[in-house]
Amino acid sequence: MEDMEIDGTEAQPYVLIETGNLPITVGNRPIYTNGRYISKPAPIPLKSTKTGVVYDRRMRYHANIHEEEHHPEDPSRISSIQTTFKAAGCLEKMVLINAREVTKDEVRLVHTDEHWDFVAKTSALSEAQLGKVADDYNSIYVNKETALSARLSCGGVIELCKAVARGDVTNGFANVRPPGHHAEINEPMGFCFFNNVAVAAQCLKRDLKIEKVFILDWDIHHGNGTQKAFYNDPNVVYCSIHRYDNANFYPGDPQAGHTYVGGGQAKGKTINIPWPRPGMRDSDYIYAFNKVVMPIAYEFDPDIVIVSAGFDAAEGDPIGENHVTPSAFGHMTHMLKSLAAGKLVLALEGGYNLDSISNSALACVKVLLGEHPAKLGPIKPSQECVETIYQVIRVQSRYWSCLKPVYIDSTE
Ligand code: Q9C
Ligand code: ZN
Repeated sequence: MEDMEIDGTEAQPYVLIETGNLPITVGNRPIYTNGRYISKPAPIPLKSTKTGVVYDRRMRYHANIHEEEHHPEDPSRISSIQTTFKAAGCLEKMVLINAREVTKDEVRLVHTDEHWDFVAKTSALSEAQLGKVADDYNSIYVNKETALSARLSCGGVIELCKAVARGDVTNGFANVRPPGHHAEINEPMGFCFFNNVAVAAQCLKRDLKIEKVFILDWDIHHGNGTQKAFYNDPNVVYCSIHRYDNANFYPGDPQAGHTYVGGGQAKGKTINIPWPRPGMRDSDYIYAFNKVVMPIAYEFDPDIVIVSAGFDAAEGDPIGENHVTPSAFGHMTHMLKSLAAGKLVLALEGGYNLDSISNSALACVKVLLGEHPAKLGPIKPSQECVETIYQVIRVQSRYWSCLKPVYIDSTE
């Protein structure tokens, strides 16, 4: 399918929508009063909710030129998702929020000047130099368009977060790439260049006086970059559910373990839920939500919720090897909608099976648009899940009264 058919422009030139001046659908029902119709449109009693979507075809330009073999972080990831939104009739119900390039000033809220310069300069490198750059870092590829795509991806998440924070839209889905949560302060990593979600959260605090942000990361991988960006920040919760395998799963750092809880005044504001093996299922994720994620989120009482919404924990993902169904993604989205007066942003991270990510993202977007999530079976968490949650509660109950009473040995 052509980009123009799925990016909301309907074969028209790419028109950018001003978020401050969004079209509002108003009822135009004539009212019968005192024997005649009055033509004035009736005011709508309920505030209408709107769902934003970010998509820009230019984020497909970042592509792997170094290797013959197919790379999982492929440009078609976002077009496949967008095509699925369109085919399901969801795209026309959403408001297109234009992506724009993140500025150096914004990126510097998370990254170093050197990192900005490094990414910017890649657009002027030769193919050989690009290959060398990729080899110098952990799990990335680079082409001449990478810098543009990375700036759009980050700027797109910022624009959606701001539109939600201001109330222009209630919630939304940022269909963006390259992903962001592995990007470190001073280096790209794990297919990521700029930490889209972290930069967006900092922009909300700086520009819109948002005080408290809850970041939930359900990508199969731990978001090492996001954890570090907010490790000592008491006003940002970073909560990640990820495959850990005793620090043998990417990024393979013990900092993804449950004992890393945040530092300084921010103890308890980092929450790691590390699965000890592949093969985790809907019940395990819903159990984690019921026992840890939602109780803490309610107690924290955020002003906005941002999800690092990778779909590599989905059934069928070649890297994650978990079995989360679209229905469970819908339920998690539904639960998160109950926070922060519904202000919820989902930003794509990983996810490498095109069908799995498209169906999962669609289930989330349907819930954002107001549909009910599909029925789940009974919640039967695995033994490994229950043990993991027990360990998380043991360390986190020191900081969250909702998790009490949990017995803590006084010698600990
Ligand atoms: N042994 C995201 O899902 N795998 N990134 C490298 C090296 C890298 C995944 C394996 C996986 C990165 C956003
Ligand atoms: Zn991932």
